[in-house]
Amino acid sequence: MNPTITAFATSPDRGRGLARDMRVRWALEEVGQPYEVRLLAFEAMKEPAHLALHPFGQIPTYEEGDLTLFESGSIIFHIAERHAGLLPRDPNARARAITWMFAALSTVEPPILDLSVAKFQEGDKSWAEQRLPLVKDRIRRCLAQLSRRLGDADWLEGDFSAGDLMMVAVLLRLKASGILDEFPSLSAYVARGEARPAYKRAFAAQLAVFTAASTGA
Ligand SMILES: N[C@@H](CCC(=O)N[C@@H](CS)C(=O)NCC(=O)O)C(=O)O
Repeated sequence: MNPTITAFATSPDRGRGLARDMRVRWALEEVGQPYEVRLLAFEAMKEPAHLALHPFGQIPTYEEGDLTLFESGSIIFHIAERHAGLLPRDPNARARAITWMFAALSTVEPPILDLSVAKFQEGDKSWAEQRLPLVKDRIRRCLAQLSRRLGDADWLEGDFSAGDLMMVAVLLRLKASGILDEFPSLSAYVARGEARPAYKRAFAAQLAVFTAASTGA
Protein backbone atom coordinates (compact mmCIF):
# COMPACT_ATOMS: atom_id res chain seq x y z
CA MET A 1 0.00 0.00 0.00
CA ASN A 2 1.25 3.48 -0.83
CA PRO A 3 2.07 5.84 2.03
CA THR A 4 -0.26 8.76 2.67
CA ILE A 5 0.99 12.23 3.46
CA THR A 6 -0.97 15.28 4.56
CA ALA A 7 -0.85 18.72 2.97
CA PHE A 8 -2.74 22.01 3.11
CA ALA A 9 -6.03 21.97 1.19
CA THR A 10 -5.21 25.59 0.36
CA SER A 11 -1.57 26.38 0.90
CA PRO A 12 -0.87 29.88 2.26
CA ASP A 13 2.10 30.08 -0.13
CA ARG A 14 -0.31 29.86 -3.10
CA GLY A 15 1.42 26.83 -4.61
CA ARG A 16 4.98 28.18 -4.53
CA GLY A 17 6.18 24.90 -3.07
CA LEU A 18 7.26 26.32 0.29
CA ALA A 19 4.96 24.26 2.50
CA ARG A 20 6.77 21.31 4.01
CA ASP A 21 4.78 18.63 2.23
CA MET A 22 6.80 19.73 -0.84
CA ARG A 23 10.08 18.33 0.52
CA VAL A 24 8.39 15.03 1.42
CA ARG A 25 6.80 14.79 -2.03
CA TRP A 26 10.23 15.51 -3.53
CA ALA A 27 11.88 12.73 -1.52
CA LEU A 28 9.14 10.27 -2.53
CA GLU A 29 9.57 11.26 -6.18
CA GLU A 30 13.36 10.86 -5.95
CA VAL A 31 13.02 7.26 -4.80
CA GLY A 32 10.10 6.46 -7.12
CA GLN A 33 7.62 5.72 -4.34
CA PRO A 34 4.02 6.57 -5.32
CA TYR A 35 2.01 8.20 -2.55
CA GLU A 36 -1.44 9.42 -1.62
CA VAL A 37 -2.21 12.88 -0.25
CA ARG A 38 -4.87 13.76 2.29
CA LEU A 39 -5.67 17.45 2.08
CA LEU A 40 -6.57 19.29 5.25
CA ALA A 41 -8.28 22.57 5.93
CA PHE A 42 -6.53 24.61 8.60
CA GLU A 43 -9.30 23.92 11.15
CA ALA A 44 -9.07 20.16 10.57
CA MET A 45 -5.36 20.29 11.42
CA LYS A 46 -6.30 21.38 14.94
CA GLU A 47 -8.94 18.72 15.50
CA PRO A 48 -8.41 15.53 17.55
CA ALA A 49 -8.24 13.22 14.52
CA HIS A 50 -5.23 15.06 13.12
CA LEU A 51 -3.71 15.84 16.52
CA ALA A 52 -3.56 12.09 17.09
CA LEU A 53 -1.18 11.94 14.11
CA HIS A 54 0.63 15.20 14.69
CA PRO A 55 0.80 16.51 18.26
CA PHE A 56 1.42 20.06 17.05
CA GLY A 57 -1.45 20.12 14.57
CA GLN A 58 0.69 20.70 11.50
CA ILE A 59 1.44 19.20 8.12
CA PRO A 60 3.08 17.08 6.84
CA THR A 61 2.37 13.71 8.38
CA TYR A 62 3.26 10.34 6.88
CA GLU A 63 1.25 7.14 7.29
CA GLU A 64 2.49 3.78 6.10
CA GLY A 65 0.69 0.73 7.45
CA ASP A 66 0.72 1.06 11.23
CA LEU A 67 3.54 3.63 11.21
CA THR A 68 2.69 7.31 11.57
CA LEU A 69 5.38 9.98 11.45
CA PHE A 70 5.46 13.75 11.68
CA GLU A 71 8.35 16.23 11.20
CA SER A 72 9.56 16.53 7.64
CA GLY A 73 13.12 15.66 8.69
CA SER A 74 12.09 12.41 10.29
CA ILE A 75 9.83 11.52 7.37
CA ILE A 76 12.54 12.12 4.78
CA PHE A 77 15.10 10.23 6.84
CA HIS A 78 12.66 7.30 7.00
CA ILE A 79 12.11 7.40 3.22
CA ALA A 80 15.87 7.63 2.62
CA GLU A 81 16.53 4.68 4.94
CA ARG A 82 13.92 2.48 3.27
CA HIS A 83 14.79 3.22 -0.36
CA ALA A 84 17.95 3.51 -2.39
CA GLY A 85 18.91 6.83 -3.91
CA LEU A 86 18.93 9.44 -1.15
CA LEU A 87 21.74 8.28 1.13
CA PRO A 88 25.15 6.86 0.18
CA ARG A 89 25.88 3.23 1.09
CA ASP A 90 29.32 3.95 2.52
CA PRO A 91 28.71 4.41 6.28
CA ASN A 92 30.85 7.53 6.68
CA ALA A 93 29.46 9.21 3.58
CA ARG A 94 25.98 8.30 4.81
CA ALA A 95 26.65 9.84 8.20
CA ARG A 96 27.90 13.02 6.53
CA ALA A 97 24.79 13.25 4.33
CA ILE A 98 22.61 12.83 7.43
CA THR A 99 24.62 15.55 9.12
CA TRP A 100 23.63 17.93 6.31
CA MET A 101 19.97 17.09 6.90
CA PHE A 102 20.41 18.15 10.52
CA ALA A 103 22.40 21.22 9.51
CA ALA A 104 19.63 22.28 7.13
CA LEU A 105 16.94 21.90 9.80
CA SER A 106 18.69 23.02 12.93
CA THR A 107 21.26 25.56 11.74
CA VAL A 108 20.09 27.03 8.43
CA GLU A 109 16.30 26.89 8.68
CA PRO A 110 15.84 28.71 12.04
CA PRO A 111 17.24 32.11 10.95
CA ILE A 112 15.30 31.82 7.68
CA LEU A 113 12.08 31.15 9.58
CA ASP A 114 12.90 34.07 11.82
CA LEU A 115 12.79 36.31 8.77
CA SER A 116 9.20 35.24 8.06
CA VAL A 117 8.30 35.88 11.69
CA ALA A 118 9.99 39.30 11.62
CA LYS A 119 8.16 40.27 8.42
CA PHE A 120 4.72 38.76 8.81
CA GLN A 121 4.10 38.44 12.54
CA GLU A 122 6.16 41.28 13.96
CA GLY A 123 6.12 43.69 11.01
CA ASP A 124 3.70 46.06 12.76
CA LYS A 125 5.73 46.31 16.00
CA SER A 126 7.52 49.55 16.81
CA TRP A 127 10.87 47.76 16.92
CA ALA A 128 10.40 45.72 13.72
CA GLU A 129 12.48 48.02 11.56
CA GLN A 130 15.43 47.76 13.94
CA ARG A 131 15.19 43.98 14.25
CA LEU A 132 14.91 43.13 10.54
CA PRO A 133 18.52 43.99 9.58
CA LEU A 134 19.79 41.86 12.48
CA VAL A 135 17.71 38.91 11.32
CA LYS A 136 18.92 39.33 7.73
CA ASP A 137 22.54 39.57 8.82
CA ARG A 138 22.24 36.32 10.75
CA ILE A 139 21.03 34.65 7.55
CA ARG A 140 23.84 36.19 5.50
CA ARG A 141 26.44 34.95 7.97
CA CYS A 142 25.06 31.44 7.75
CA LEU A 143 24.85 31.50 3.94
CA ALA A 144 28.40 32.81 3.63
CA GLN A 145 29.61 29.84 5.69
CA LEU A 146 27.52 27.38 3.72
CA SER A 147 28.66 28.79 0.41
CA ARG A 148 32.30 28.57 1.54
CA ARG A 149 31.81 24.89 2.35
CA LEU A 150 29.99 24.12 -0.91
CA GLY A 151 32.78 25.77 -2.92
CA ASP A 152 32.64 24.70 -6.57
CA ALA A 153 30.92 21.41 -5.84
CA ASP A 154 27.50 20.56 -7.23
CA TRP A 155 26.31 18.99 -3.97
CA LEU A 156 27.41 19.08 -0.35
CA GLU A 157 28.90 15.56 -0.10
CA GLY A 158 29.60 13.98 -3.47
CA ASP A 159 26.36 12.87 -5.13
CA PHE A 160 22.97 14.45 -4.49
CA SER A 161 21.60 13.19 -1.17
CA ALA A 162 18.80 13.74 1.33
CA GLY A 163 21.11 16.37 2.85
CA ASP A 164 20.97 18.39 -0.37
CA LEU A 165 17.25 17.84 -0.71
CA MET A 166 16.68 19.29 2.75
CA MET A 167 19.16 22.14 2.29
CA VAL A 168 17.67 23.19 -1.06
CA ALA A 169 14.13 22.96 0.36
CA VAL A 170 15.16 25.24 3.24
CA LEU A 171 17.03 27.76 1.03
CA LEU A 172 14.09 28.00 -1.35
CA ARG A 173 12.21 29.91 1.33
CA LEU A 174 14.67 32.76 0.84
CA LYS A 175 14.12 33.23 -2.86
CA ALA A 176 11.57 36.03 -2.58
CA SER A 177 13.74 37.97 -0.11
CA GLY A 178 16.56 38.50 -2.64
CA ILE A 179 19.14 37.38 -0.05
CA LEU A 180 19.86 34.17 -1.93
CA ASP A 181 20.90 36.20 -5.00
CA GLU A 182 23.73 37.68 -2.93
CA PHE A 183 25.29 34.20 -2.95
CA PRO A 184 25.55 33.12 -6.62
CA SER A 185 26.95 29.66 -5.82
CA LEU A 186 23.99 28.96 -3.51
CA SER A 187 21.51 30.30 -6.07
CA ALA A 188 23.03 27.92 -8.60
CA TYR A 189 22.89 25.10 -6.04
CA VAL A 190 19.19 25.72 -5.46
CA ALA A 191 18.60 25.92 -9.22
CA ARG A 192 20.28 22.51 -9.62
CA GLY A 193 17.86 21.11 -7.07
CA GLU A 194 14.87 22.68 -8.82
CA ALA A 195 16.05 21.27 -12.15
CA ARG A 196 15.81 17.69 -10.94
CA PRO A 197 12.92 15.82 -12.58
CA ALA A 198 11.74 14.56 -9.18
CA TYR A 199 11.59 18.13 -7.85
CA LYS A 200 9.58 19.21 -10.88
CA ARG A 201 7.07 16.38 -10.47
CA ALA A 202 6.64 17.18 -6.78
CA PHE A 203 6.28 20.90 -7.48
CA ALA A 204 3.67 20.28 -10.18
CA ALA A 205 1.68 18.00 -7.86
CA GLN A 206 1.47 20.52 -5.03
CA LEU A 207 0.72 23.37 -7.45
CA ALA A 208 -2.13 21.34 -8.96
CA VAL A 209 -3.71 21.15 -5.50
CA PHE A 210 -3.59 24.91 -5.10
CA THR A 211 -4.82 25.58 -8.63
CA ALA A 212 -7.73 23.17 -8.25
CA ALA A 213 -8.70 24.75 -4.92
CA SER A 214 -8.52 28.30 -6.21
CA THR A 215 -10.41 27.62 -9.46
CA GLY A 216 -12.89 25.28 -7.79
CA ALA A 217 -11.90 22.57 -10.30
N1 LIG B 1 9.25 21.18 11.98
C1 LIG B 1 8.06 20.82 11.25
C2 LIG B 1 7.32 22.10 10.90
C3 LIG B 1 5.95 21.80 10.34
C4 LIG B 1 5.24 23.10 9.95
O1 LIG B 1 5.58 24.20 10.41
N2 LIG B 1 4.23 22.94 9.11
C5 LIG B 1 3.49 24.11 8.67
C6 LIG B 1 3.28 24.07 7.17
S1 LIG B 1 4.80 24.18 6.31
C7 LIG B 1 2.12 24.09 9.30
O2 LIG B 1 1.50 23.07 9.42
N3 LIG B 1 1.64 25.27 9.68
C8 LIG B 1 0.34 25.44 10.28
C9 LIG B 1 0.42 25.56 11.77
O3 LIG B 1 1.51 25.50 12.35
O4 LIG B 1 -0.64 25.73 12.34
C10 LIG B 1 8.42 20.00 10.00
O5 LIG B 1 9.53 20.17 9.48
O6 LIG B 1 7.60 19.17 9.57
